[in-house]
Amino acid sequence: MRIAVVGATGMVGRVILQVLEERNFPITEIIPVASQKSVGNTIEYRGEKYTIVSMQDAVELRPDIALFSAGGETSKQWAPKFAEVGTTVIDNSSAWRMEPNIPLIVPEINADILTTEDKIIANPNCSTIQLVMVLNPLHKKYGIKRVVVSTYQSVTGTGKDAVQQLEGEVRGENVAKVYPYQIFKNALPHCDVFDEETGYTKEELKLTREPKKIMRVDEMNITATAVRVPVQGGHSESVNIEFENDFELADVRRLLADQEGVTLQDNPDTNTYPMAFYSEGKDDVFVGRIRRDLSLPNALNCWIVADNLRKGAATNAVQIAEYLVKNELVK
Ligand code: 11C
Repeated sequence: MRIAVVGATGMVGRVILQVLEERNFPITEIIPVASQKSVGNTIEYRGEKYTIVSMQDAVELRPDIALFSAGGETSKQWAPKFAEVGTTVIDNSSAWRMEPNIPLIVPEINADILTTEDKIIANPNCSTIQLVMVLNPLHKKYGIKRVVVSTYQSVTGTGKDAVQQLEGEVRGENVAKVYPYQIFKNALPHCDVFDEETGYTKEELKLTREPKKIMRVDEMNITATAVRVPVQGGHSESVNIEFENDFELADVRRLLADQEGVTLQDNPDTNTYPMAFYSEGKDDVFVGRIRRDLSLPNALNCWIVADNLRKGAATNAVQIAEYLVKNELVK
């Protein structure tokens, strides 16, 4: 496979290159693509240097797959151009996710809908991916009525400048602010921009809309509050789930432990529960603190953590690419 990585110098782009290498993705040529200011620079892949090319040059090279992580505007403009020359685009931005004819894929859940006709495939939002990895097996068994999710999101979700803001503030420096406020020693109930009509942030709206599309359910109600915290390892989520049917906690734990891509960490006796710090660099979604909601029948609370740059972005995108290759869905 000839693979273009669009946004190769960004936080997610770098992790994509790492994940491709770690998973031994069958690559004959890597084509790193970045903005004009990086063109001509090199990146390293498997110990070899590759020159960064422009978007137009990359289209002309007609890669088999282009893994995009360069923001919504770039994706809107360039993904169709790659698709036109026969490249399959796997896009990390929010540009295409809710388009009815664009598949929004978490491989463990709905890769079966992919066909050779899909030339633009959307990768869901990071906080959505870790949520649906837990919701989906539970929904299949017990039927989910309603989900209330509150997130505690890593600054890596915003990008390099946000990491620099936090690290600068920790050192007591007067740094450029990406967020409207200091993030060190703080928690901002504000991820992405506010939607004027609803008062929710775009991150919160993604969390309420994307799971239904991925899980192919209309009737599930989801409400969300997304909070940015001074953390770098991954996103955490406090999740309350109300089911149609009753459950045994032991069965819920077994179901999640058996789910591919999910690791159960749930033992209060040994202080075992998922934590962002320890999820960093790992591909799985971690779930724990599973307990009955004592205020509501057929409901539970849990705590879900994942490295937002891995399963929340790069790993999920590479897994989609692996599925395409394995099922001969790319040219
Ligand atoms: C965050 N979830 O942590 C965002 C980052 O729609 O892909 C990814 C935004 C997106 O702020």
